[in-house]
Amino acid sequence: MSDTKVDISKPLLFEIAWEVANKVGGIYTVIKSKAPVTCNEYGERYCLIGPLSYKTAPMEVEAVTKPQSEAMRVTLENLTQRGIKFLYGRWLIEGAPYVLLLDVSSAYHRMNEWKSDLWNTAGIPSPPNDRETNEAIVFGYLVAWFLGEFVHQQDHLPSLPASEIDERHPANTKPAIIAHFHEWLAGVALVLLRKRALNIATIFTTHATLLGRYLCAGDVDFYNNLKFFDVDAEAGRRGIYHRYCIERAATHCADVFTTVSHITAYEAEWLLKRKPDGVTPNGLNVVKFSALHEFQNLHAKAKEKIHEFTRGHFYGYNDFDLDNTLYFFTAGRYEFRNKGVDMFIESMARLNAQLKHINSPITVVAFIIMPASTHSFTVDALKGQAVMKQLKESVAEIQHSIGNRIFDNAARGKIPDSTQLVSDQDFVLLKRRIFALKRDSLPPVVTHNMADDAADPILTQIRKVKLFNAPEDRVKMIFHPEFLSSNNPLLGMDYEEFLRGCHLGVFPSYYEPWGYTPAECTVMGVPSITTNLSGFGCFMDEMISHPPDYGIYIVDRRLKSVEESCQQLADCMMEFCQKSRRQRINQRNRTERLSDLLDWKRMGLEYVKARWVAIRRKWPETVALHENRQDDSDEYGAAGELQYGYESDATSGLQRDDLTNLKYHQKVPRPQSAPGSPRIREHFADDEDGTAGLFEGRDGERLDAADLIEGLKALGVKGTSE
Ligand code: U2F
Ligand code: UDP
Ligand code: G6P
Repeated sequence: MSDTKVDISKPLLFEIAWEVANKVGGIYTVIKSKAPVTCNEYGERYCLIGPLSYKTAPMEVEAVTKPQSEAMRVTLENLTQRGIKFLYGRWLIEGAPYVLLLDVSSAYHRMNEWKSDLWNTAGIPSPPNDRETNEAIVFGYLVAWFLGEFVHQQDHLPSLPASEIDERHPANTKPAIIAHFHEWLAGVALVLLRKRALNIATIFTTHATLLGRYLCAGDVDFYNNLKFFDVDAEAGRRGIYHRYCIERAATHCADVFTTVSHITAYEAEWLLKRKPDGVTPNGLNVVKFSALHEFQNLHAKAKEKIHEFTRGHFYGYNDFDLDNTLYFFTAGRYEFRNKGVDMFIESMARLNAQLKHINSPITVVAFIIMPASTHSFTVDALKGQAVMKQLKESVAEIQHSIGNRIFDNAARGKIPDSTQLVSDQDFVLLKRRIFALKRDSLPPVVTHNMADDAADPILTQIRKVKLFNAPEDRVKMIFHPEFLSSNNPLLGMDYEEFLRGCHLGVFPSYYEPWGYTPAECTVMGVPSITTNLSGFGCFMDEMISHPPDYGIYIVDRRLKSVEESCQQLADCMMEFCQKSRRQRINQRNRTERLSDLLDWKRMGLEYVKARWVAIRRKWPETVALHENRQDDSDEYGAAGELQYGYESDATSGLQRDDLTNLKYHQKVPRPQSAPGSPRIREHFADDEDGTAGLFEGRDGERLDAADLIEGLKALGVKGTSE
């Protein structure tokens, strides 16, 4: 197909990833949450491609019999005839995009043939026993096969119906095809498309680099040595040279290469040896409540459920006030150093010491939610919930019988004798239940029997800093080595609900290309702590003029020593512990306000740009032709060609190839209301903005009513009431 025959006004988009309808890690969240905006833009012209997992696919995808286009129908028929199995249908998520899940096992018999072809055509080796790579290779060949066949079918199908043929869509044009690949596991096909010179514009997005992940998990000063690593040798030393080859080849074969953050872009430049063309940050599908207080109510409800768990877990040691208890947590894949769990535990120990030192009434319960290998829940943890449940039931029973007695008396016109209300039987029952609450050991720091308790890095570190949930400790630790679910007998809540009930998410990552967990906190109005080594942390720092005002704390792990970073994290948490309830509520409102920043409606524009640049690079002449036409004719003016969601050059992005220069220009200003600790403005005289006599925050900001009361209280002004 020659360059000029491509119709770029209505391109087809294929998005290929190992995690399409297949939850493994964060990429699943990226693709799933992005689907609504992409479907909105591409409609029936969008299709996702992933591997078929017979275990999960039926819950995720509904098969369809009528394919989205004729080319698709013929292509799928041909694949079936050649013995390839697949599931084609609609992904059961918002937007309901088409998905094609290819059954890798149905082509496994061709693996060796394809592996030798990969070596012969691209020089990429593949050892026999790496199952993940073997699957990636077979998947890659299947995807390339499918796309090749699709292009062929499209070329040979009759062109447009006569009524749609015009100057812009000549008789022989076919829609342009864009294929967007995520991560090395989907990278093999990209290399093959390039080798086979298929007429498809390609994009490759990395969500991390293989070497980065491996190097950081070890004991390496990663960021200071980034420029000096001997990449081939390092990959070889870690047994991932072949994977690295796939990743690097895909990076270099793509028309456009992007990463999820600037920090990963920098890393990719040195480790993959190509400067990314742009950054495509991760967004979320933000659901806004019509009234702000709704999400605050949800917090209170979810917190009550966590309270219930806490009562059970700490039975026999329930000597702290739940009204003065704050829930902090960290969560994600179990990567001890990369996710900063080492720093999390060390800083908790410091926070414990600081809270004890000032005799604080606050207790912090710190959760670590990270899946590890276990043999189910511990008896002790289950017992705690059971005894608390029994106590609750017994109290309800007693309450019921007391009610009956009161009613009985009252019905007979008598005021009941208060000493007779609780019967001896009730007393015995209550005593028995209270007796069951006694225990000899401290509440456990882990909820499960670990497969390797003695060597587990998290437990080892907790033991090292001696955070054993002793009564005098103001910080209590709970390691829950399994992702949360509402079917869990201990903490019966989904992750989202748990997150809402918490007060602060703490994610002091050392290696974090993006980091969905703090982003998820933000859209739910939960303040969080991240680092300037995480993509999300850097993004927020760039976007907001003073992030802590909005409940976004960013610990410096780039320029500070480990010791200093730990202290900064502990101080940050200490500052948070000193906030009043009012201030926490206020801060949650501000955090929630930031969710628009992370919405795909906004973030998705970076994907739009990436696709546009891919088209420009693949079919420059066609694009030039189109741009000329746009100048000539109204029909091709802004509205006609707003395929990409931009107003011609207003965003300046369309004219430039180098996406890295495209930054958001405006920062989110400091909030109108107050920063955390207000003080009374000393001079009432200057009244530039007509607010003389009102209070101001530290930097002269206006305070809202809640802040005024807090300010007065802080100053010890008597009779201050809410
Ligand atoms: C990033 O997280 P991911 O969800 O992509 O992380 P994983 O899927 O667990 O693994 C990342 C890569 O590392 C490989 C794995 C993936 O290609 O095959 N790998 C491996 O080779 N061996 C292992 O034992 C474990 C993993 C990123 F880290 C987050 O910050 C982002 O938020 C997320 C979404 O962009 O992508
Ligand atoms: N998560 C979950 N259940 C849990 C804890 C975490 O489903 O109990 C999800 C969380 O919502 C997030 C993902 O795990 O989407 C972790 O993504 P992140 O980008 O933080 O890290 P990654 O694992 O991708 O490196
Ligand atoms: C929400 C609820 C309030 C509750 C508060 C507790 O804002 O709407 O009714 O008092 O949460 O906040 P805290 O930070 O103490 O959990």
